Amino acid sequence: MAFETIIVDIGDHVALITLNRPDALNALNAALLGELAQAIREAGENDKVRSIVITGSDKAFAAGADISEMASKSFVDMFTSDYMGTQTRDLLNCRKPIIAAVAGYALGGGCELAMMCDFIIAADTAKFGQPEINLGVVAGIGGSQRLTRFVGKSKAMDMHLTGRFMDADEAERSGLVSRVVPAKKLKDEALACAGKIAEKSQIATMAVKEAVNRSYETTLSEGLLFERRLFHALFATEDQAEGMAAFIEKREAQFRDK
Ligand code: CO8
Repeated sequence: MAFETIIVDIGDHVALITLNRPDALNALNAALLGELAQAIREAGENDKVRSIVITGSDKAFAAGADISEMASKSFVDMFTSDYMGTQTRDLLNCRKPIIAAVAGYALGGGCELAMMCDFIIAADTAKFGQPEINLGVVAGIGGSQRLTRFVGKSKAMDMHLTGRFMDADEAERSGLVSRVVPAKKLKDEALACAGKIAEKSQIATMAVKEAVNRSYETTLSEGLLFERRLFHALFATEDQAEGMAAFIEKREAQFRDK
């Protein structure tokens, strides 16, 4: 199906999803989030796709939820439609690794969308922020919870209460992004990184996602047990035997997702 607010390119094992509402700095409206959710679902079901990159334009990953769309809504509209609830759940349910490649503004829902991905690669032009306070509201798709886990309470409070932006250097220093690259190289670096991940055993990459994400939801001892059992379970796979044999034989592993 042709999308109107995103562009999807399925390359060699990597799906590149580009947010495409340039006139509104990729503001997230219901149409865009609906299409994004559908594209993620389709990428999840497509055997050819092994990892996903979500990106925006040079100027904006996404400047937040669409303020024009939200401005006239009532509590009843938001609550009964569970505004943005279904779409964000689809993104979080994806079991394949998702990288956010962020240049320019990632504000409000844009910052939250980036944080919903598995990790963020930032261009040196990236600016992150949760400026909802300036609109008389708070973050709505995870900003208060995820930013706090990424950067700690003090910085998260600062960002949410003042609405100030964080540049790429500060974001890397604070643990919000995994790496910063020159803006011109952002797409290539993100695709190369997604390509590297695509070479791994998909069983193992899915297990990594489950293990790391579990650390947000449980105690340390339960998380350690969960991780150890996953580690044990992977010894039932051919990919474990292949990966270890390849190391010993000093050759590249040929994973078959079995
Ligand atoms: N929504 C709608 N339109 C937007 C948005 C947005 N979030 N951001 C920018 N635009 C539009 C502008 O209105 C403008 O349109 P037009 O040309 O028709 O006037 C166009 O994009 C370009 O924007 P600017 O002229 O403002 O560009 P500047 O370079 O001067 O400024 C900024 C760039 C600083 C990014 C500025 O546009 C800005 O402050 N944008 C708003 C940022 C913001 O407040 N984001 C938070 C929104 S609220 C939110 O995200 C809540 C998330 C939770 C929702 C989930 C619900 C459950």
